Amino acid sequence: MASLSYKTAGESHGRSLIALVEGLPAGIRVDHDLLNGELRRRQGGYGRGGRMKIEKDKAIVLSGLRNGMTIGSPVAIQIENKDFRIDKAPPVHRPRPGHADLAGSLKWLTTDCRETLERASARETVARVAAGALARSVLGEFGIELAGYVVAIGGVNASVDHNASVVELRAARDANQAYCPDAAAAKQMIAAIRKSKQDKDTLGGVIEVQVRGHPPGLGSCMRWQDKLDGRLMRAVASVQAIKGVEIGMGFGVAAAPGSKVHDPIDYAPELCDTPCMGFVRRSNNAGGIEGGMTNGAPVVVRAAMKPISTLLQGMDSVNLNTKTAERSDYERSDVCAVPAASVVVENVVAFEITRVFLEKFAGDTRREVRAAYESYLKEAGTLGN
Ligand code: EPS
Repeated sequence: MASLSYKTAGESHGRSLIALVEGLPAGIRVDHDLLNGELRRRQGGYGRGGRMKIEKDKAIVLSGLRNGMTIGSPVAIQIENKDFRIDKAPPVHRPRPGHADLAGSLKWLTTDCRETLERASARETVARVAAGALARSVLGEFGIELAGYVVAIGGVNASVDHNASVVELRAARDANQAYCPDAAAAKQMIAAIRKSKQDKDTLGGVIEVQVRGHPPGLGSCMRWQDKLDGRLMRAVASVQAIKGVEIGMGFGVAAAPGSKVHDPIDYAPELCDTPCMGFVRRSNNAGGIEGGMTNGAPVVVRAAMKPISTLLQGMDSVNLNTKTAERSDYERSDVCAVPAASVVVENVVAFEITRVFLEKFAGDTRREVRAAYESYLKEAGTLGN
C-alpha cells in the first residue's frame, strides 16, 4: 500500500490548481465543508490584494471517492482559476528581489521571469490546503485537532493562552481578520498593515500551529528521515515565503540552561485513558516532540514569514534584457499574507501528522486503522503493570 503523499500542479494564472493525494485508507468520509471552508479562509485575512476578489476557490473532487467515501484510490482535487490568462499575461523582465524571479530566470535560461513566477506564486498553496484539509478527514475520525493562527505581524506580538482549548483558540482567531486569537493585538496588526499599504510596503509575521489529541509515538528516532520534527520543518519551510521554523521553544533553547529547557514529567492517573496515557508535562518547551516522536503533549510549530516581495514602490533591480539598473516590476499582489499563510501552514502540518499517524496505524481501510489504533491504546494501558 502506498504511504500517504501528495503532489501539486498548476500555475497562478493557468487553468487550475491540482492536488493529487495518494495513500488514504478506504472508508474515510471526506469532510467537504472543512475542505471548502479552509480554501475560503485561505482567501481571506486582512492585507490581501485584488486577486482574491476575483477567485472563489472551491474543490472539485475528480477521483477517489464513491458516495462521499474514499475507496483507496488516488484522490485528485481541482480548483479552477477564474483569472485564467497565462498565455496573455505580460512578460516580466525586472526581477523582484526576494521572489523566485532572478534565481528561476538564471536556472531556466530566460529573461522572462513570468516563466518562473507562475509556478513559484503562492497561488500554489491552494492545492496544499486542499491536500491537508482532505487528510484531516482521517484525523477528525480519531479526535485529533489543529489550530493555526497568527502570533505576530510587522513587529506587533500577540499573547496566546496555551491552556485554551482548540475550539477556544479557533473561535478567538476567527473573530478578526488578522486570524489572531489576541483581539487587542489583532487591532494593532490590522493598523500596521493599513499603514504598510499607505507606505507602498509589505509586512511579514509569525504563525503558530498547535496539534492536540494525538497519541505519543508518532514519528521515529530510528531513521533520520522519519523524525517528525525534521519532516514538519521541511514541509513548513517549503511553504512560499517561510524563512524560519521553530518547534516549541525553538532557538530559545540555545541560551537557557537544561534545567529551564526540559519539561519535567508527572503522572496524572485520572488521564491514564486519554491519548497522553497519564504522562503529563509541567511545561512544553519541547513543543510536543522528543527524539523526533510525539511525546503526548501538544505539538507546537511556529513559522516566520518574510514580507511579500512584490512592493508597490519597487526595489532596485536590473533589467534582464538591457542589464541596466531599473526598479523591479510590480505585479498585483498582497500587502500582507500572513493570515492566509496561517491557513496554509496549519494544513501542511495536518498533512504531516496524518502521514505519521497512518505510518504507525497502517491499514487499507478505516476499520483496520481504527483497530490498530485501539490495539495500541490497549497495550499502552498495560504499560508497567
Ligand atoms: C495568490 C495569488 C496571486 C497573488 C499572491 C497569492 O495572484 P496574482 O499574482 O494574480 O495577484 O495575489 O501571490 C504572491 C504574493 C506571490 O508573490 O506569488 C493566492 O492565491 O494566494
